[in-house]
Amino acid sequence: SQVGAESDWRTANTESMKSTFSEENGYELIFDDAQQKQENQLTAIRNFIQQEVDYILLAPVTETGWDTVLQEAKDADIPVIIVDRMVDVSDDSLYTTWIGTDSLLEGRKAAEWLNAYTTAKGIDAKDVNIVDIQGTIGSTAQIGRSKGLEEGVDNYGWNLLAQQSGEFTQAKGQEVMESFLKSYDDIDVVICENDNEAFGAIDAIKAAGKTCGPEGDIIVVSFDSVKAAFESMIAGDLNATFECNPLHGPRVAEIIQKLEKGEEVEKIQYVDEAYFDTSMDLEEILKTRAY
Ligand code: GYE
Repeated sequence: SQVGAESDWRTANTESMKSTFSEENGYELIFDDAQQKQENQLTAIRNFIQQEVDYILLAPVTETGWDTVLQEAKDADIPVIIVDRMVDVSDDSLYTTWIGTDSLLEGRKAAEWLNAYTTAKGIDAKDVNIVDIQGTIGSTAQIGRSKGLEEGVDNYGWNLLAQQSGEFTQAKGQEVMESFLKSYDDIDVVICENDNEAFGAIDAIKAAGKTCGPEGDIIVVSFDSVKAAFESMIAGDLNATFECNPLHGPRVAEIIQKLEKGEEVEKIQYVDEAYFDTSMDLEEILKTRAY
């Protein structure tokens, strides 16, 4: 059961799962789009249990509220593989393994990048005014990315003016940035907890008659590194994006193949990630991007 198609990232993640678990690859996939609602995911999981599936893959919209339904899957002897975001459960035997990205590390990398960038420009940390367009509140990606930024604020002494959820969507990201721009006339940095929020924030900045990017008034930093983020950096709007790899399909298939053979699998499996900014040869890198 997937979160829904709220972002380019999510679309790529879903495509990776669907193309991996295809009939020609020997799988029968029952796909559920929960449209970012936990209650839809709970219903889907119960349906999967009723259909006596062999494995349940869950991309949990937020971290809490999974113990009961995962216990039902365990009682039905159906292994559950958690993909992308994490579940916060009392007993980690309620899921077989988790494959995803280290959102806290992503947030910390972004804070380090911002410190290096502002220092190189000779901007004193106490003059750096930041707004944070958060992801879906309670999701692992939001929790980690917000925490990484907040640690940077504590470490470097930046001013964190405001934080508000843009729900990982472009429309909400634009709306939140519009309200931030009405409240503050001295924003130096906007941290967007995914690329789609950044695309919305950039539209809001331009509509307010301001500029952004390497030559602009406001530094824009985001997460995911989808192709459109490369295009935005090349256009001079986005400063940097921190990669969050969505292509989990093959990794999950590898895990299932091991489980089918009765082999042990690691409980936690992070995927490797980079970052990209306008100091790099982005036209060249874009040619290599798979999502
Ligand atoms: O960053 C965002 C998607 O959970 C890491 O969810 C994922 C996040 C990703 O909506 O674009």
